[in-house]
Amino acid sequence: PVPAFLGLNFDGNHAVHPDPGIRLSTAWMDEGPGVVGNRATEASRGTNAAAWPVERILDRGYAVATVYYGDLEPDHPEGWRSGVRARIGPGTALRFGPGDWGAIGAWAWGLSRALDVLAKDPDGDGGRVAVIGHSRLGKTALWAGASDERFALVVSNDSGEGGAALARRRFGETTDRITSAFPHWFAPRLREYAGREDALPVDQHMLLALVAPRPLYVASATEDLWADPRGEFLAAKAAEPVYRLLGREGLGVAELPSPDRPVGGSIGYHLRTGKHALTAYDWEQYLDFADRHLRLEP
Ligand code: GTR
Repeated sequence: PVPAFLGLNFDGNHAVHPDPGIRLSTAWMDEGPGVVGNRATEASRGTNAAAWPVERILDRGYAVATVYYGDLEPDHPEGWRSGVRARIGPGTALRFGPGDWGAIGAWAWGLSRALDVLAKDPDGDGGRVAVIGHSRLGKTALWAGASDERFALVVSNDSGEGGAALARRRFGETTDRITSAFPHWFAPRLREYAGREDALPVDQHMLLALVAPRPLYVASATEDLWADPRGEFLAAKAAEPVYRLLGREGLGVAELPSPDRPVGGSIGYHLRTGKHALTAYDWEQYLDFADRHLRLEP
């Protein structure tokens, strides 16, 4: 049985790899390469393959599992009506209360259901599944990893505001910007903190700390200032006391490292040169980190 990386994808499973055996998604999706009238066409096969170096991951001895996030809930403010939130709760009610879950919660719930399936696969090792995500799906991976302790390792790639970045810094994307552009992502109550981040009872280092003592990797990119690389690093740093409390080293460095110099112990971090993306370089770091933590630890 092999360890696995599990993550949601943005553009349908067929966009992750050009293999014609992958079923073309029939679900709603955002306009993009090969998507016409919010539906995938054959031309969209493999369009997201750069973010999913499948052969390389398999060569390194890991399985890859992925699910189209729009199959759980289409990513727009009315998407919940045809997604899992309408089925599970608050049922057919027309509005969500301040503390109800948002789309990120629904997507994270889907990652747990995918893990249920992986855990039953005789070729896999349900005890060694890493959850990974990029950007809004990095926020989702963090929430999945925090709320479901079966995930053995958690990877946040450029997750930014609402993910690994500290909200109180108000650098790049802010609570105001994210809750007005994407009101459906979070519990409605978050909007009450727009411009009042200092009043938040929590910040994102506490989300990261919920992963402890399990290994956690946070990654940023130099040109991705919208996601606040320094705020992501500082949140990882501020999660360290909980790792220490639980007998783990945590990040192990005091300062933001230079670009392309991965650091860390049970919390990994790197600042990749370049833009907001999940790249082959990022995957190499995650595979090395997984080798250290999923293969050698007792
Ligand atoms: C942006 C959003 C970010 C991030 C990103 C993405 O528009 O402001 O928080 O989630 O989308 O998911 O690519």
